[in-house]
Amino acid sequence: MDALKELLDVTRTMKIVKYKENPILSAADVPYESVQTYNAGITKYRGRYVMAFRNDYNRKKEDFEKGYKPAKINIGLAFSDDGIKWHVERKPCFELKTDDILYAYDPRLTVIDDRCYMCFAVGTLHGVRAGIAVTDDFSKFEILSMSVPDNRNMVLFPEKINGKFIRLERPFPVYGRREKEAFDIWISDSPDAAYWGNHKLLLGAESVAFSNSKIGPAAPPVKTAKGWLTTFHAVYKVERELYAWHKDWHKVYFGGLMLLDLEDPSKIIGICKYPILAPELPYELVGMRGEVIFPGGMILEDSGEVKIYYGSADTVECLATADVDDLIKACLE
Ligand code: BMA
Repeated sequence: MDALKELLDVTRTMKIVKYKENPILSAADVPYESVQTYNAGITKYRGRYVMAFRNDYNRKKEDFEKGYKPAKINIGLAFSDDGIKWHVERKPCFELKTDDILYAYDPRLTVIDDRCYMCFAVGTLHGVRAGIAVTDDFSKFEILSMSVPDNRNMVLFPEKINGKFIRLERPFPVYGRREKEAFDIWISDSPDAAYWGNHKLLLGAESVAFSNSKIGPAAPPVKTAKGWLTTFHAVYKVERELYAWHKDWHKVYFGGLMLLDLEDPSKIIGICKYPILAPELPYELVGMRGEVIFPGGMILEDSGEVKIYYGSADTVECLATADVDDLIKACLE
């Protein structure tokens, strides 16, 4: 814990600014049933900022008195001219439900060759799957791929490399692991975004000093002159009870950052040794699950400003900004 405190002291010195009017999206902004709006995928598409956000509805804080209560979930859609003030569309844009599928959640958006791809997690009666869909208008989505269980937190690179789509993913292996939730980040490629292969371990959770449990891909990578800059989330289990609507919540989620080789993104050039985002403000500490930072969108502006969007306390969506050179430097130190 002391080692973690020292890392967090460095995090506090970083030049990453949490937007003063956070959250940028909450349930009150949504014109249909909504209790929590978070873990959004955000990108720029055809001149506008677009956000696909996780919308949990049909449950209340009081429902949790006896334990965790699953929500109904759909994916909402919002647009913005500046990436800060958002207008939510009248209806959700995506929902999956079959006899086996309960819901899709945690969308991530990536534009490749002028088409918008959405990766998402899928809760099913037979495990958690990760899906990839493509859309040009956010009303019709063509599902290209659905993984076998258990997998989630999938993100796509914004360009093909050597003619192939590249993705990061987070399978959850349970046999032969050193502890219950030791999950890592993997990388794979595909000729068509439907069939995936060449899976390789990219980053093991044991290599992240601010995780004693699992890690996972966060926002889709952005291209910089020095490499692919990409966030991940890292979980640190603690003994103390954290604020949550249900009991027994003990996981703190941090935002981490790494830099991958431009030509061969399965090579890590550098990892920031400390979290870039740690939960410390009221809207990050208190919510459905307190002390959760879950980045899902990152945009590099022409000015060099990087916008990092993150779900906060599994309840609202927030924004932080930084300078791209400071972020690259933090990975290389
Ligand atoms: C993960 C996912 C996310 C969630 C996070 C923190 O395992 O379920 O959707 O934001 O936990 O609760």
